[in-house]
Amino acid sequence: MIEATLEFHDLHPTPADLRADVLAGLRRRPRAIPPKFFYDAAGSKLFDAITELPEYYLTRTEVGVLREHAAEIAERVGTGSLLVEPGGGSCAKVRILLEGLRPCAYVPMDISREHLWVAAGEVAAEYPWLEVHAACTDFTRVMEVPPTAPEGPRVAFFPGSSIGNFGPEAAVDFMAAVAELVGKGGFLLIGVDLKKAKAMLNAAYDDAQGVTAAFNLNLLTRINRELGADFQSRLWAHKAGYDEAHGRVEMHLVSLARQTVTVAGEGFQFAAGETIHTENSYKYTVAEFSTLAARAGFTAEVVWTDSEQRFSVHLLRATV
Ligand code: AVI
Repeated sequence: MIEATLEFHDLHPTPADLRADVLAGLRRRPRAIPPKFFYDAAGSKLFDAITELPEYYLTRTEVGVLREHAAEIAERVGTGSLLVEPGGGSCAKVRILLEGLRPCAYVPMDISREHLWVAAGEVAAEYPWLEVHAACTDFTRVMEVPPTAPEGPRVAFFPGSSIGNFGPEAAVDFMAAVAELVGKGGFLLIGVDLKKAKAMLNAAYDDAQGVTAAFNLNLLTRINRELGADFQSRLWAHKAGYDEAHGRVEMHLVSLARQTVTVAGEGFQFAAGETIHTENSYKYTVAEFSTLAARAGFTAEVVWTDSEQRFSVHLLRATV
């Protein structure tokens, strides 16, 4: 019988500083809070629900593209690689690739210790032939393969169009760090949402059931709970829409009245209609994204899209 292999490497990431980031973001004009704070337990559940919404085409379209081309991905990448997934989360999409790629090891990286422990353990149990070396790290700061992981040609996997939540310059910096991690000739397989009709983008981020609204508003509930704030949800509304000039969907929380809110003992006045900017989700054409990837030291080997050109999956190769 083959035993499941799971090694857990805790790189002791510094937890994100909700208090400092929220206070700094509310003092600034225009006001903004980073989207990484959406993902407390309730926010993560709401995000999972978003991925199942009829309007949120991203997840199901990307999964379709990955399934359709899994054999070709395996052919191009080859077997025996070291497969690294920054922000592995629930390690769901990697399952589409594992049988074809037969990597020498899988390295999911995530800042959430518990989440990573459970998800990596499930992968290890499901694929007894696979070595799993989970790394608890804030991959935006420290992206390192654990020293005990075996050597193999490196392949990074970054699905979900999470790259869209970085600004274009930060996206280049992140991909440059991935290029360094995989080394010359290494691969990055990355999911990127595409520019498309505004109505479809707006619906994906402002769904009829109000799940995305609940996800956005949950940020205020979290701040109330963790920072002793007194936001009243009924005085705030979700606003999301595609901004053509910036090529991004913006999400905001809109103050529905003139009001004062206390956060960690500090008072903040909001005018009626004033917003807190909570997320950007950049959309690219295939050509625009290839240009960003080239700036980070990658060339496109292949780009796959669905038949309606909604979503792209780029297989990039590091040239530096
Ligand atoms: C995680 N990320 C890629 C999602 C997105 O589409 O930008 C987050 C999200 N925000 C609202 N809906 C989904």
